[in-house]
This record gives sequence, C-alpha cells and structure tokens, in this order.
Amino acid sequence: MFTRIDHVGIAVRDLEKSISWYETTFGLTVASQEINEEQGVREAMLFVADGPAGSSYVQLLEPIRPDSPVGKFLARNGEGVHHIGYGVDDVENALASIGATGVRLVDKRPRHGSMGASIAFLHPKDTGGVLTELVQATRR
Ligand code: V0V
Ligand code: CO
Repeated sequence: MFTRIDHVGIAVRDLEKSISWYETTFGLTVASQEINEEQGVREAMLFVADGPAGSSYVQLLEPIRPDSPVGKFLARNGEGVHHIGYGVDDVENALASIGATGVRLVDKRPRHGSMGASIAFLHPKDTGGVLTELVQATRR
C-alpha cells in the first residue's frame, strides 16, 4: 500500500533557524514553504532525494499557536521527530483499508497538505506510538 517515505516531520521552535541548520549541515534545499492554518503550522519541505515512486523530504514544522498538535508536542517533548508521512497512490482507499483493521483515523476524509498533497493522519495510540500520515502527492 505504501509507495515510499514521502517525508519525516520534525517539530522545531524556530523554522528559519532550523532551515539554515539543515542547509548548512546536510546541504538540503527548500522545495516549498507554506502556512497551513488548519494544521496550525508554518512548514518547510526540504528535498532529500528522488525515487521511482516520487520524491522524499524532511518537513520542518513550527507551530503558529500553542494549542495545536505541534505546539502541544513541543511543550511536552521538545524538538524532535513528530510524524512519518508515507506515500500512497490513493489516500481514500488507504484510509478505508487501514480503518477496516481497527486503527482510529484522526482524519476520516483527506485534508490539504504541503505542495498540494491530500493527507490524512492515523492515531498514534493505534500505530505503536508513531503519528502516521498518509500522503497522496499531486501528479506533475
Ligand atoms: C500526541 N501524541 C503523540 C503525538 N502527538 N504520540 C506520538 N507522536 C505524536 N506526534 C500522544 C500524546 O503523547 C498523548 O499520549 C496522546 O497522543 C494525546 O496527545 P495530546 O497532546 O493530548 O493531543 P490530542 O489528543 O489533542 O491530539 C493528538 C493527535 C493530534 C494525534 C490527535 O496531534 C493530531 O490531530 N495530529 C494530526 C495533525 C498534525 O499533527 N498536524 C501537524 C502536522 P498520552 O500522554 O495520552 O500517553 S501538519 C503536516 O504534517 C502537513 C500539513 C503535511 O505533511 O503536509
Ligand atoms: Co507531514
């Protein structure tokens, strides 16, 4: 069902500082930068590599309000890995088949994600403590 790792989401306190660190230390480059009001984040996608099933990224996430998923995560855990985003061909199909196994769906319907993707989250309490995101990227 999964075609690749689309991105690893990392909670950060200062987006600009973290972007600079990834650019300087790892030589990554920013592919896109957006504010997602619904998700409560300012985020940047840093390109890592192209693969046969699409590209993979590091997603840096800074909260735009404290009572958001990333704001609460930072207050509790500090900076670090927040979620894994797996690429899927069809996010609605993936949600239906994963939901049928009993995993709670945070999103019953896809939402707007980075770079025009359709995304949906699975509940970390049902996925071994790993917040998991399904990502259907736009075809270019
Ligand atoms: C919370 N918990 C986590 C977690 N966040 N566990 C693993 N990884 C995480 N990232 C645990 C937390 O430790 C608690 O465990 C429990 O879940 C409840 O946490 P809470 O802070 O009280 O929060 P809730 O219940 O209000 O919300 C938790 C959920 C929320 C997962 C439902 O964070 C959510 O809706 N996340 C999906 C949306 C999201 O993360 N958006 C930001 C990225 P204990 O203490 O009870 O054991 S946006 C994005 O990636 C975009 C736009 C993109 O890729 O394009
Ligand atoms: Co994400």
